[in-house]
Amino acid sequence: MSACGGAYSPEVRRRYFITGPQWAAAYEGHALFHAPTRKPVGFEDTIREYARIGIGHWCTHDTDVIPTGALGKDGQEEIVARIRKALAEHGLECSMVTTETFHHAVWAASPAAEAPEVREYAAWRLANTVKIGHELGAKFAVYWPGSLGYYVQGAIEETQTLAWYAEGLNAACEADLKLAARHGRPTLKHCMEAKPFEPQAEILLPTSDAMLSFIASGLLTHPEMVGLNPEYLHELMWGAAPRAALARALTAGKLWHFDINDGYRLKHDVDIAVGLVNPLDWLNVLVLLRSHGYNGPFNLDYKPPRTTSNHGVFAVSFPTAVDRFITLWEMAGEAIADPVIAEATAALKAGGGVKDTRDAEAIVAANRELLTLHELIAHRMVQILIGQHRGRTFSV
Ligand code: 3MF
Ligand code: MG
Ligand code: MG
Repeated sequence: MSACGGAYSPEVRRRYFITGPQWAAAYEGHALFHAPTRKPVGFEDTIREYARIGIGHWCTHDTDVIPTGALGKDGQEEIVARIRKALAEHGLECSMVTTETFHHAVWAASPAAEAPEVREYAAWRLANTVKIGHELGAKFAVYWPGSLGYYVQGAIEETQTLAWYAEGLNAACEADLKLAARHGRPTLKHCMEAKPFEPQAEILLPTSDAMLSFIASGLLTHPEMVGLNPEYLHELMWGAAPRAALARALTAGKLWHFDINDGYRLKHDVDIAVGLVNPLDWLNVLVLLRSHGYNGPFNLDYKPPRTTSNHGVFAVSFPTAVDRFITLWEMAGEAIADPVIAEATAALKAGGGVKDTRDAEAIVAANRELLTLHELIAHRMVQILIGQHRGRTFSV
């Protein structure tokens, strides 16, 4: 790590709204075809290590920290008190809480299953998470619906399932309004997270765009309380341009929270750390977010690879992920301030100055040379990414 250089200090890292999930640090390397390669990591260790690295915010699923059977019981209070103590001791804040609605057998038919007792249980679990959020000082709640979908066609009726899913979110928002008033705090920002496949074969809300239309569908009693938590790789997985998906969320005023990671198009959810696969696309994404004043969390929702040790998770994986993010964010600032890009963009926006706007041939002729600037801008972005604009020689 010290041979690599280029690391930021914990103090500098803490200036960014970077959040570290409990589940990311605690991921043991297991999957359908994989046995674990690492030992479990509890929240006290995660919080201490995030603090040491300079990750100033922590987030969690309810069941990352509280066993399912202890939820809503005395065990929950004790654990929440221990979390508060650990956060205070290390100067960390809890940014976000989320309900696990995908792992436990109770969610086999999704949190919006036909059986009313499942849906009542789901509504209680979501409200309980909101309660934990207020107790820990969180500002956001995230909802990845997980198994909201099906394996075999015709088994469920989609419009009914979506209406039932909305009832769960409505219950969470209602509970939040009461809890916020009781705690004298603002309500949480409720953020939906889409993923196009996994863990079901077919997903009812597969993209951030699908979720935007769900938020605006009339099924939600408090659509103003509900926004999005897009995940970079989840958009890439269905073949989207993540930056365009984020732009649509920004346009709708719903880009509130952002899961940052990396991976490959049209493949499964590999959750590689930010910038290791698509650094140029990441730079462009951050130019969009910086230029629009996005000030929500950047949540490190990735999985340290199975080949990384328990020690490596905190010694290499998290600090390098944070440092790549910060570098890309700073480069995005550089790209926004870059005089070449600014001049090229201004020239494109000025257009060719054709007076007769019904003359297609004249418009083409007047813009032909200008449009070459698209390629120049792309070159400039790559130059900034690889430091080429500052000059580089190796073997001349
Ligand atoms: C799954 C995910 C989830 C969500 C989390 C937030 C385990 O692919 O991305 O992480 O981000 O459930 O609620
Ligand atoms: Mg993912
Ligand atoms: Mg995620």
